[in-house]
Amino acid sequence: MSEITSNPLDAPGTDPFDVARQAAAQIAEKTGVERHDIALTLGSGWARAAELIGETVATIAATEVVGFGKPALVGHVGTLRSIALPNGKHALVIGARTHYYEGHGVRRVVHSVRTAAATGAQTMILTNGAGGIKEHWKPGTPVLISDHINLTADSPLEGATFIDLTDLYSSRLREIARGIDPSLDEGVYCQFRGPHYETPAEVQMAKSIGGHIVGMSTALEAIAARQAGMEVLGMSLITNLAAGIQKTPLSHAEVIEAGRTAEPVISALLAKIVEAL
Ligand code: 8IG
Repeated sequence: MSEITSNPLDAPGTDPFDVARQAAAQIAEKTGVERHDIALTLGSGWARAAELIGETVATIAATEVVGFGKPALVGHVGTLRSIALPNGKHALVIGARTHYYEGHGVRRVVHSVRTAAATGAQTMILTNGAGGIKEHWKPGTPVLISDHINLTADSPLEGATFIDLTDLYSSRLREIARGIDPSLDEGVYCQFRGPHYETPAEVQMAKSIGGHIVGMSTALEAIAARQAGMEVLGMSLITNLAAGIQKTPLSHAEVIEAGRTAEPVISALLAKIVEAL
């Protein structure tokens, strides 16, 4: 298939898992790697990890794979990369996140996760850039996601599909991560719809209901990963303190800058974690 003009995920009657299986078959064909063991979605600030975890076998444009759209944001690379790890395993690196705020529906948001599962991946590492509510977190701090609060009022599950989310962010994988860096703190990730940042009042609400991290991506993806049977590790790079927690207004430029500065450190950390899995 060459030009993909319409997305089959949007067509009525399509089974999104069929599209994910087709996408996985295309990835196997284009990369020459039959099966992947682990998948990583690299959010803002984390991209450099792809160079550190192993030998890149193949890089393909996400747009060549069925169900994937074009990336909406500069700094979000629209590629899928197959990497051979030193331990003989294969990692699929997804640099093509579709955000909920793009308005293409949840199927498109979680298609990369479902595709990763269809390639064989049993571990899903979800990373993002996010706002911090704990005041002692400095911009540039990586933290583990311990749980989430989904404030999108949406779900990737369709119909009467009941999925248990206890230990969604695997305590086993968090232990492994802390084995690499014992100073890693953790927190509850609140997914807002975005793309606007929160008001200070919304941040206070998030804090009072038990949230520590505010973001726009990971909760819906984690739910889909669990539905697909994967074990999930979630990590946020705190690029800014949440609105009202930091006294100055939030800016996308500040977020990008914090990501750039932290990138070498957190990418090396993530590479070590992947090696230890
Ligand atoms: I980077 O402060 C980043 N992403 N919702 N709030 C939300 N998402 C974010 C933020 C933030 N910073």
